[in-house]
Amino acid sequence: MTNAHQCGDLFPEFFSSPLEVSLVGKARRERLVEIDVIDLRQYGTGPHRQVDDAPFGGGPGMVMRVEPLAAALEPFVDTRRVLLTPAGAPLTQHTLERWSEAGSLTLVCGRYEGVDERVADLYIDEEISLGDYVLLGGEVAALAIIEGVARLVVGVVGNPESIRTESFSHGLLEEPQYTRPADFAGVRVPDVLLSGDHAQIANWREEMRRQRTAERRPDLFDPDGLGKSPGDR
Ligand code: JD8
Repeated sequence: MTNAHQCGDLFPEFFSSPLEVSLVGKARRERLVEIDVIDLRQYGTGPHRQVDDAPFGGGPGMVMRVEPLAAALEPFVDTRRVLLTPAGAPLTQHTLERWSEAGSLTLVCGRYEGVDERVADLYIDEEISLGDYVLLGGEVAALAIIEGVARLVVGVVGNPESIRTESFSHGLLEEPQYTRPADFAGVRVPDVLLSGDHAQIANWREEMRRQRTAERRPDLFDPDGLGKSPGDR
């Protein structure tokens, strides 16, 4: 099956509720996406099913051994195998779009101090990071990827207009949004949104996106365009 994804992980329960609720849970039940979580412990060696060992050369903590990961990944050699690591390339919308068209994806979640480098050398196609901050393991990054890819799969998001990524928002931040009531504790919704003038509303939203992007994300802002293209950053 295409769009089948697997997640090699030492804490499979970590994924239980995020993958069962909301639109991802619904998409799984409707067989729009298939997500299997694989417990790496079952590939551990010895009576204690050990998956980690002390680092060669010394140092703190433990390193995930190559043999259990090799055994776990062997059935998925024909899929795109991604290792989550703070040393990976930062995750972008472009990468999510690429993967949503690539068929089966295998996400490998490390723990401890990380995985033996030979895992990456022999069994991994891409190393990806969620961002420049330190987590305890790859699980949260894997969940972010699963959500980001799932919403690009046709049928997962009811209204395709909601999937306005680079093509519609042009790399700008979203404008502020409001719903009822029009007045909450004296804080009013901007009059233009109540005006019914759709051209004016569209202009206001565009201006807000540009203003916000310039203020909050100058790194994304292109003053004479509709946002920078992904290649510019
Ligand atoms: C995988 C182990 C923790 C990382 C020592 C203990 C991604 N953006 C990101 N930040 N952190 C991770 C991440 C952290 C991980 C593992 C991903 C496996 N750790 C280690 C090195 C320093 N700690 C991540 N994606």
